[in-house]
Amino acid sequence: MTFGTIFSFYGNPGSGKSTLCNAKLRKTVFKSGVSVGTGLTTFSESHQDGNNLIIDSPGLADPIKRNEAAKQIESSLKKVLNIIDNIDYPEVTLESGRVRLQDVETLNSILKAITVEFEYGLIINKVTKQVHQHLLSSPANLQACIQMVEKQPLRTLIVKHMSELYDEDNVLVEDKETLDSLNGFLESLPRNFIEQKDVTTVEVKDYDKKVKEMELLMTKLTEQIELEKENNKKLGEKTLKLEADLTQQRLESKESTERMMNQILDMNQKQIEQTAEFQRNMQEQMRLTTEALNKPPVIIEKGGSGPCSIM
Ligand SMILES: Nc1nc2c(ncn2[C@@H]2O[C@H](COP(=O)(O)OP(=O)(O)OP(=O)(O)O)[C@@H](O)[C@H]2O)c(=O)[nH]1
Ligand SMILES: [Mg+2]
Repeated sequence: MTFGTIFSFYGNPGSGKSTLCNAKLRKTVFKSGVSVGTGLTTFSESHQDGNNLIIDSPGLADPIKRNEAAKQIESSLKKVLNIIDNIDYPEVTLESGRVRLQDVETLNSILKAITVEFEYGLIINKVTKQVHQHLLSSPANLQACIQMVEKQPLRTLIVKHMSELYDEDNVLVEDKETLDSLNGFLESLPRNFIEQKDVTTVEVKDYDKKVKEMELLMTKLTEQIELEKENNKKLGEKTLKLEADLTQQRLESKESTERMMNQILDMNQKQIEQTAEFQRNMQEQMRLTTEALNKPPVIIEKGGSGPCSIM
């Protein structure tokens, strides 16, 4: 018998692995639902789907079942050769649940157990509307979210939180958009060839310690981010004040320029009026002079008593 691709889903309890496996199969094969205190899936289970094999697995976050879960995951990574005799290079595609610090550590433990080159896809599941917008608004936001994953995924799929699944048992995803994007995503991932010898122990000895270390690091990072935010806020306020001052100065200088322009216009107007007045005076003066010149001369006779004309 020949298998096509093995799709293995890994992630912590309650992250939605069984639900996603069922969504891929379009039927409720794996039990999904709420399990208080521990994971619902405690053993790796597989289901044949045509030529493909779908593997559901338990998570590592539960401290009581952790060692057993690690063994289950390890054997699921090696499972291919246990169950298929006539295939030399099995094909494996890895998935993972949403990213919390525990999820990051689970992911890191599994990724470290594979000693050959491989690519995998990461599914960030049950993402609320606001976080969904935040993650999609910039690649940097998504990067910040998965920066602690030691081997970065080739691709990441962000699946919106589906309220109809909340707190439910064995519910099949019906949302077409989610189903299409899940199938498209799974098909888009390259196939890896991982042999049994390429898988070592899934190490969970220091699981809690590492999660604590990450928590500390995250706290420091968050503090740094807060500090930077505060500085940026102050810088922003300063810039706004400077801009306001500059606008005020521009306004004042515009007003004083206008005042000066008006003064110049006034002066020009006065000069025009003065010139006109001067011209009027000159004309009057000339008129008077001309009038005086055009008057007949007055002859005063010597010893005479009245004027007489000159012939
Ligand atoms: N709100 C919401 N609930 C979801 C979503 N996906 C799964 N669930 C619910 O979450 C619960 C856990 O889902 P499972 O698929 O059983 O999770 P799991 O990762 O297989 O969990 P374990 O087997 O315990 O490791 C179930 O009640 C699901 O109906 C989702 O996208 N949104
Ligand atoms: Mg499960």
